Amino acid sequence: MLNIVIFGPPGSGKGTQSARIVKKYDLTHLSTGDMLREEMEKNTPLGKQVSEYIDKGLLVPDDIVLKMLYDYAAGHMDSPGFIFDGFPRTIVQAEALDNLLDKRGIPINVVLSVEVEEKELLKRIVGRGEDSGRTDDSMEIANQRLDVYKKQTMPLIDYYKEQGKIAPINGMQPVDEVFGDICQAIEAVKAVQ
Ligand code: B4P
Repeated sequence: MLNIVIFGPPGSGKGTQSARIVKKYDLTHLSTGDMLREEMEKNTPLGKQVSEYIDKGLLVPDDIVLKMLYDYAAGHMDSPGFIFDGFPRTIVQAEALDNLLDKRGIPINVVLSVEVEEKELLKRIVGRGEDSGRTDDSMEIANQRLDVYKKQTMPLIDYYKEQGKIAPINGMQPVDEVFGDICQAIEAVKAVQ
């Protein structure tokens, strides 16, 4: 069993790298961002509710995200491992995830912390916005998302450092090189399992 969290600011490449990790290590991909966007695209009641937060660059409330986590986990009990992408984003979410995994005796093995400079993040997000159709990819909302990241999500670095689980990844490199460093970090934890 391999449980990986991929962590980083908006636009750091979590989604990009998760797709590669899933392919190579045959893990179940849990992306709260993808799940929320799917609800928005289908225009479900939940989608309408969460778009109020996402469109403003705010985090969706913990209770909504945690319900999604529990429902998804219940449907994937036989998975050989998970990659948690864009989740957790708050201390409350991190504690809930630890509780869920501890109960099953399958803790997080490593937290890949993808580090990218702010100027580059904004360039990538606004660049993606040109064809993504994502309502949160404008410069104004991207700045708001970065503020939210600093206030609500960055404290998780210390949370996971205390658990000795952080693997820093230089996300300023080309995609293939970032992936190479990620694979090295994953192989290192697999070797001590
Ligand atoms: P997410 O879907 O998680 O989006 P993200 O943080 O913007 O993107 P990511 O880091 O995955 O970037 P990507 O690979 O696409 O969240 C969206 C919103 O949903 C949040 O703001 C929040 O409102 C809500 N939400 C999600 N999870 C939540 C939670 N747990 N709790 C509360 N709310 C939640 O890469 C970005 C761009 O960079 C792409 O265009 C890519 O091609 C490019 N790129 C990637 N790697 C590169 C590299 N190495 N070099 C150059 N370009 C690169």
